[in-house]
Amino acid sequence: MSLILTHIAEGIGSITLNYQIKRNALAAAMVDEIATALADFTQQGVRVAILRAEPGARVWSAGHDVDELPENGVDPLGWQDPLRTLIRAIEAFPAPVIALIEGSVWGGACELVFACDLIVATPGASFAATPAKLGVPYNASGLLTFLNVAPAHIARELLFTAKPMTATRLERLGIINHVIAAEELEAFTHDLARAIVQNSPLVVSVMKEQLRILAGAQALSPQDFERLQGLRRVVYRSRDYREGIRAFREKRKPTYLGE
Ligand code: LCV
Repeated sequence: MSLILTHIAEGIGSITLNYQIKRNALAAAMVDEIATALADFTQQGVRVAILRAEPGARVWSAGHDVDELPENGVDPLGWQDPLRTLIRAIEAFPAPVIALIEGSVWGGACELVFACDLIVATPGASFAATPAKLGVPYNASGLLTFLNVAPAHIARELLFTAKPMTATRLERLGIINHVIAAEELEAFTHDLARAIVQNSPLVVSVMKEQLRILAGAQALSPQDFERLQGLRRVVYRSRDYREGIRAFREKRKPTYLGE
């Protein structure tokens, strides 16, 4: 069974997440399919990609597939991690990616949406950034995705509370481009895509890459880099990390001891 559906028309390529049984969790197999679809879109000269869930979805994506997180001492969010791979594929795609959001967005899927070039959502959509709730460390480039789209205090609120924030609030804060009623969401998003399609694809593509490089331009001393890595290791070698994943699998509330 295919975990995504794709469609291309008039220079606009759509990818619909189609893994409802697991609430569109970002499993390695689905990420592979999305990356393949994006490569195909590139081949076919797609000028805008739309990333979406099925129409009327209650859950846009449940985030990282928790069943794929390693349990013992292995870096849970390494370079080859499905989420990191997907974020890089979105950023490297040589045309804008619009996230079309209905339903709730969880954990790593929030980062995925924030990494898209534009975001259009229904008023009922919500976003919960969950690493602190699951006891999982987050990687530095992932935190930067949050800091590049959200004001510092909002990024902290999202990450420290792990509570869902509504699309309406995020639009007010400039994190989401447009909040649009569900009935008009598709037409509105396609109008937005068509406006981009009419412009120079070369200029748009070059600007996207320039913006990506500039947004990631952070001078970091070797000591600070090692400190960042060391901080992550403190979490993924901890009892809390194992407890968070175990509690998720056992469908219970975790008991964190901070060790
Ligand atoms: C695997 C799942 C998942 C899932 N993985 O349906 O950013 S970080 O650091 O936090 C990163 C590690 C991350 O992204 O972690 C994931 C964060 N996501 C969440 O915390 C959301 C977890 N899911 C839920 O709270 C619920 O599933 C929602 C509210 C999304 C949907 O609730 P609903 O009642 O509609 P179920 O919970 O019954 O889920 C249906 C099946 O999908 C599995 C879940 O275990 C269940 O499987 P079984 O039918 O085998 O019991 N599932 C859901 N999310 N992230 N598996």
